[in-house]
Amino acid sequence: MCGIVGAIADRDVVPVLIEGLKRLEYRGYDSAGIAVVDGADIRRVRRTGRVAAMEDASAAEGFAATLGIGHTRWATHGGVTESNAHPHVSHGVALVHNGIIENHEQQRERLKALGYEFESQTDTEVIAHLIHHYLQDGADLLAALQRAVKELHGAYALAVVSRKEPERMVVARMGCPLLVGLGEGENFVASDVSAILQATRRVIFLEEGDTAEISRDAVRVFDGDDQPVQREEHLSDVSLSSLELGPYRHFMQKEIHEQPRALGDTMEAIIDAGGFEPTLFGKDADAVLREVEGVQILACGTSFYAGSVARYWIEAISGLPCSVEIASEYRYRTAVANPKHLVVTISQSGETLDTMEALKYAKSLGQDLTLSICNVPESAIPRASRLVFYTRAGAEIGVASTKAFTTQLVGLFALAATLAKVNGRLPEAKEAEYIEALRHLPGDVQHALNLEPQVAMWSEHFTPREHALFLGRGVHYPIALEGALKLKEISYIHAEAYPAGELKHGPLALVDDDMPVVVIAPNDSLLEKVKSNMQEVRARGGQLFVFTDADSNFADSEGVHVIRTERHVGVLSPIVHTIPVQMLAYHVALARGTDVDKPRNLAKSVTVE
Ligand code: HGA
Repeated sequence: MCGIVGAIADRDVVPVLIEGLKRLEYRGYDSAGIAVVDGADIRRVRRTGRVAAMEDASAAEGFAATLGIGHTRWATHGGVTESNAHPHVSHGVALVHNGIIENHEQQRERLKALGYEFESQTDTEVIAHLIHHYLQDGADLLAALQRAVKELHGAYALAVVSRKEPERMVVARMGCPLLVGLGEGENFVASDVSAILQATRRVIFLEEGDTAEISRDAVRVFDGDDQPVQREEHLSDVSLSSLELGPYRHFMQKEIHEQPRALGDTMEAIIDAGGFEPTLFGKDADAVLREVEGVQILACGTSFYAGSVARYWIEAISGLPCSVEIASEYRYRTAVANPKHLVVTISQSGETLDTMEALKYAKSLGQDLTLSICNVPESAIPRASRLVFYTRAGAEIGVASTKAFTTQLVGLFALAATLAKVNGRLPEAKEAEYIEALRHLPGDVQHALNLEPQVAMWSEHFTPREHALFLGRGVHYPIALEGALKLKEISYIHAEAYPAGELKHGPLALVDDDMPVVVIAPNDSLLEKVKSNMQEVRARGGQLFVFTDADSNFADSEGVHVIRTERHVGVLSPIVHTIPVQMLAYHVALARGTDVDKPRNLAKSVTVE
């Protein structure tokens, strides 16, 4: 979603801002802009569409300055227009904003009454006027920002500059991430470290309610009570190469192929520990996990499907009851909370707003046992959780999640096994068997990746269609859901997933020879049941596209297309069977010519409601 970058230096910062915005493009956006302090003026350029268009316009107008801010916008309030694009300006104050201001209508009325005129439909513009209002009242830029944010309800990361104060920018965060990058005689601000890696790896993560003043040589941070605070400096380990496309056509393709490495890195700690030790989840984990009598998983989108797989694992392996719920639903219902249940939140970015709010809601109901599965260190959700498992997928740029999903599954599998161990339900031999399965997993996934040419050949059956059905049973049903989600996200084909046993209770009515039906049918205890469901489809003329394992005994026949993984890998089979459905979606999207890495209307880190 929206991205922020800002810089103050002795050199021209415009190339830094443009490069930073390009690094943020993967998050999804619809317009972009920069504002620079040039002498006693604010100069601004904004464009709908790609950063490159805005870059051309800024070059044509000869933008150059030592202080500036930039933004990629994913519209929430007001259409995708140039006048709604950020930065917004009020009488020489320019700002960029990520998030949503919930009381913007009241503020707008109040500011109009004070004589301010609005030129956009955004919620953001009220902040610019509010800051100007306090400047008029005699406050300096920092104090004006601190007074303004106290009147805002909602979520924000803000970077602000003023033509009257060319020696500093001021920033604030609440509910949206923001970090400061530390250079030599120059400093930066960004919503995501990838935007400033070009300039520095030294970062300070601002905390909820913080404001900060950033000049060339100094950074001063203040807490929510406007008191000076020290925030720890970190060295980012995000690598620049993870942000480059390399020999691949798309980041999604690259990230699909990175999975053997990503899975290997993610399980390294488990393998090194030689087993499922509570310390995998943090120092306190032993005491916390011993208290747990059940598990409540909260997540959105692909992470919700990872949680849905985990439910099968947790109940079967640890014997603890487990429920999974979509975070945006949970946060608004009157839930009956069990303080002995472990609340597990799953989020690639660690900043998914609905998931964060669901976690806060669970805590407000007295649920103090919390754990997050996350790919971004130091992000908001793990910081709000007592325990954490970091996946080590590396930066995921493609909007459609791939390696984040499979590495989340490794973390969740480790959780199921660790809960079993803590409860005395994991015999040594079983633990050794699971560790062995994990050791083989990167190789098994590599074999599945080798099926790409076969999967690509299937795409011609899907490319002209508008609908597809995905079927699975048991722990592979969520993989059918994930396959359908991938296909709809990037190819825009309407795809639905059903547990195969549910077919005759409704969706069978949809089946005809125009509707490809994808079946996840590994050689497990449900295979014979799935085969019967496939017969039901064939009997109605449906075309079957079946992902199974080499050791399951059925073959291609009329209307039945089969692709086989090398072998049935047992308990980790859902991870291996994810690979072909990812590749199918990718190749269908490729054939349909869609924007694979930036599908329409979608964004990467969903930081708004
Ligand atoms: N509400 C602002 C910013 C939106 C945002 O943060 N999207 O991710 C707007 O609509 O411009």
